[in-house]
Amino acid sequence: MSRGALLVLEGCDRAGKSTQVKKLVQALNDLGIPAQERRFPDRSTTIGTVIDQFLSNKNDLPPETVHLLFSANRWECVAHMQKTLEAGTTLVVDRYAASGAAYAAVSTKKDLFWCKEPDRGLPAPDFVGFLTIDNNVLATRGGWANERFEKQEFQKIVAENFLKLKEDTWKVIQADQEVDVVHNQILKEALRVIKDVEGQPIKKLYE
Ligand code: Z5A
Ligand code: MG
Repeated sequence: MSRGALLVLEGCDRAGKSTQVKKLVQALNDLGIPAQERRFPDRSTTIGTVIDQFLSNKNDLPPETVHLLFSANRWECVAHMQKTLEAGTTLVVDRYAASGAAYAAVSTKKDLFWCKEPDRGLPAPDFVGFLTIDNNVLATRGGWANERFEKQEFQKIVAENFLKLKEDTWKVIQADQEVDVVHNQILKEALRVIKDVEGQPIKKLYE
């Protein structure tokens, strides 16, 4: 059986990742392509509970510790992700390792090389859709500034870091367009990648 593709949507807060992940999973399923949603941080796990408390300012941890927890949160899901992909189901993931490095480089003040290391060897995304958007537009979207990191200056540097992490598998998508316009662009890329990776092994990140 052909494997599923690992598709990731990345971007700053409120760029529209969760909106687009849901639409993409629905569209793929409507086309008869098995696809599931997954998001990081996964706040439902043991480590995810600690991350959730940190993000909502209920605990305080050193930034290096938090970064390693975000990565551990991905590692604790690897076996399940691998099994799902091998069973032929495509995963559409709301944030992944690039979020880890892009945010940690700001919060820890360490370089991107240091920040990428804990995620080395995770299943590598077959596609990363990076939703890019002007910071001032972002600030007008709902639910802003309720959690840690949701400060404009912080988000600006995070956005720059994302672009430094860009690889050949990435596509930069202008996210300040109508939801359906953004969706159609992502769906087109997703269908191409799902077909391309059918017979290919799952690659490892940063290896
Ligand atoms: N983090 C980290 O530091 N390290 C890591 O390894 C990982 C994460 C994985 C929580 O992430 C925090 O964790 C995050 C990064 C850090 N930093 N902070 N703060 P999260 O994913 O749980 O939450 P979030 O990214 O902060 O925000 P979000 O709410 O999930 O945003 P979103 O998913 O990109 O956007 P949305 O919910 O789809 O849309 C936001 C609003 O805009 C909503 O009202 C929509 O209806 C609207 N929207 C969406 N698309 C459009 C368009 N096209 N036009 C107009 N309005 C739109
Ligand atoms: Mg979201």
